[in-house]
Amino acid sequence: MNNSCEKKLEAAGAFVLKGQITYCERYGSGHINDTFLLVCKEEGNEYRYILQRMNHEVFKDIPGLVKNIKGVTTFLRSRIIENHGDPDRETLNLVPTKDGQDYYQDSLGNFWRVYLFIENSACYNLVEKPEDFYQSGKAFGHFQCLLADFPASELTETIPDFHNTPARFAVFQETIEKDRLGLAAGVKKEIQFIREREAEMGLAIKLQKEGKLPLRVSHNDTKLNNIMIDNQSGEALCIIDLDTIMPGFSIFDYGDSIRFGANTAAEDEEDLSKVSLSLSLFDVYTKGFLEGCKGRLTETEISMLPYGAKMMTLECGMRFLTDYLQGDVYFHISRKGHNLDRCRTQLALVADIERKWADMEKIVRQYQG
Ligand code: ADP
Ligand code: GN1
Ligand code: MG
Repeated sequence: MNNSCEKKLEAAGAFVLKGQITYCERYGSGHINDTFLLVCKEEGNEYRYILQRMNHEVFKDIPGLVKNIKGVTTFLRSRIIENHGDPDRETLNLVPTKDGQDYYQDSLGNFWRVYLFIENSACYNLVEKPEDFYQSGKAFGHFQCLLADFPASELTETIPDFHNTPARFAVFQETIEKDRLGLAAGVKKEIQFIREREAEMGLAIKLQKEGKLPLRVSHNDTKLNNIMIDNQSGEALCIIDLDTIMPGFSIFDYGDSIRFGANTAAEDEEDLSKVSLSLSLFDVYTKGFLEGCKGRLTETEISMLPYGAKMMTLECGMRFLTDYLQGDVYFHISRKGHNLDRCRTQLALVADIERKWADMEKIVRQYQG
């Protein structure tokens, strides 16, 4: 554990928790924040929470980020109550500090938050049942639809240019030119693969500037392990990891889910022969997402869904490679070369997406109605 987490107990103690803290250990497999499961006990009852050190290297404006989350979760909470749902499980709930704030800054300057733990649910790193993936498509589509009424002007842009692929490409090029760690010569094939696709990277932003592709309040990080599935019903229960909610493209929310969930291999699989785009998973997710969006997407958005999937996969591969070349300063890693392995799975998936392009378009057309 890096020492920025040494204050986890000081941090936990700053929040209004039920009972005494009895357990506080690393949890989950997110790449950005430091996440802990916090267990408290009182009179034989157990209360669980998620404690997180927010990554302030990645998110430069933590007060703005927490304000976004507070605004969005308060908005979702009232919609859930109107629909007679369970507001403690169907949205994230920030737990306040003892002085009524939504986050705590420790004596080393790290920022912490606590959420209610979403009980009796799980999130997955690989699709186990196609039905789960269909459900998550429906939930992410519905989430977009709900957020359509959220005032976008109230949102802070937590990471500027987050899915601006040409801007990401510029950073990638600069990193290769500097090649501070002398690693570029070992990844020529990967660099070339990405460079050959530069011309495709600017399409979404170009269409947006021409008024042909709408900016929407979107999640921007829609991978399968950012959605909790209810253990009993098997339905998507709650969308988590709201750090990147800001104006973005619906096709990228859709595309990032495909990138992660319709891959037949894990994001960090070393055996590339296992990587491919499952057309049947692509099909169920597309069906779920379009149902969840309830007719709100424009014709252009729908026809660009395959492009969204390809671009999110290419961009993510490029981001992993950039981080590998920069010395793994952004994504958490747990082995040497982890980011390079991740880059390679993404590029192998892009190649398979290109092979299956006509089939993907056919599936999307079938749901276009
Ligand atoms: P990161 O930005 O690092 O991905 P996340 O907010 O996605 O951080 O949290 C990491 C993991 O912690 C999730 O994938 C999930 O397993 C778990 N998690 C996060 N929030 C909750 C919650 N409220 N209840 C239960 N599990 C949670
Ligand atoms: C990060 O936070 P997490 O692990 O859900 C990253 C995403 C990448 C993803 C790749 C804020 O997501 O953009 O697509 O890793 N989040 C941020 O797995 O950069
Ligand atoms: Mg996450």
